[in-house]
Amino acid sequence: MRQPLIAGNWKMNGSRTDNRVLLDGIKAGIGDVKSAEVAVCVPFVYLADVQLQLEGTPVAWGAQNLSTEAKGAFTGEISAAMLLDFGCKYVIVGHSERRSLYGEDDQLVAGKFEVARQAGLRPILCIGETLEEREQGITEQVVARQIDAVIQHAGVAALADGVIAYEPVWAIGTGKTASPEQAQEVHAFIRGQVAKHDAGVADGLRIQYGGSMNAANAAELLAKPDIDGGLIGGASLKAEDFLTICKAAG
Ligand code: 3PY
Repeated sequence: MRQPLIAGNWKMNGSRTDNRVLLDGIKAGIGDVKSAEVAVCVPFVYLADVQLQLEGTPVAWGAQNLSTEAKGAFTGEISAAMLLDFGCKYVIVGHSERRSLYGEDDQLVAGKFEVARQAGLRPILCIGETLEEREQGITEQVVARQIDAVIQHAGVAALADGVIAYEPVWAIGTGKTASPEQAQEVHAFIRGQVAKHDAGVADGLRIQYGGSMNAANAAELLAKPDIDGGLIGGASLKAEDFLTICKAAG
């Protein structure tokens, strides 16, 4: 049995005051979440506050990006060791916003995935096709390429206990969501793609759905057999909505 993982991706949102209210709300309701693991991935500058507020609670925390470099003259970058210094468990790598707005390609994302893992962080690898790619009928080719880049770089064992977030780019920040059937189809394909290399790893792999998952559509998506949680954007910024999604996961 794979434990569902619901992770909030706050993106570039929040303030010290708003975060406190949000986290107080999540902490107040987390007792009603029966089986899902819950995490929040926050902007770097808030990690110290978030660590103080979440330490000793069942809610894990993490970041949204990291450098492939360990240290040195890399102005503006943040290393895996720095994230560990602030108690991070998770780090998102390869979110489509980083791929499309900051030019991160499959090789760079695979490098980030492996650096994070080697350091002892749990990377959440985001993959997914654009609207154009879906319309061209190449969704499977695109996600296979994105997964294979990691497997070629780090080996399939790197995905053991791993997390992949399938986020169709056309469903990110657009309010459009993949239907539960569309999402399940791609999730099953992703698991099958990993199983070609190692069936055991594929079986243990948690595959989250991301892309406008919200309080209203979460239960239907999470009921699908290959959907093992969610990476939640806007709906993770309201405690009530986020908790509704966490509870829908069990
Ligand atoms: C979204 O829900 O839009 C996301 O991008 C989550 O990462």
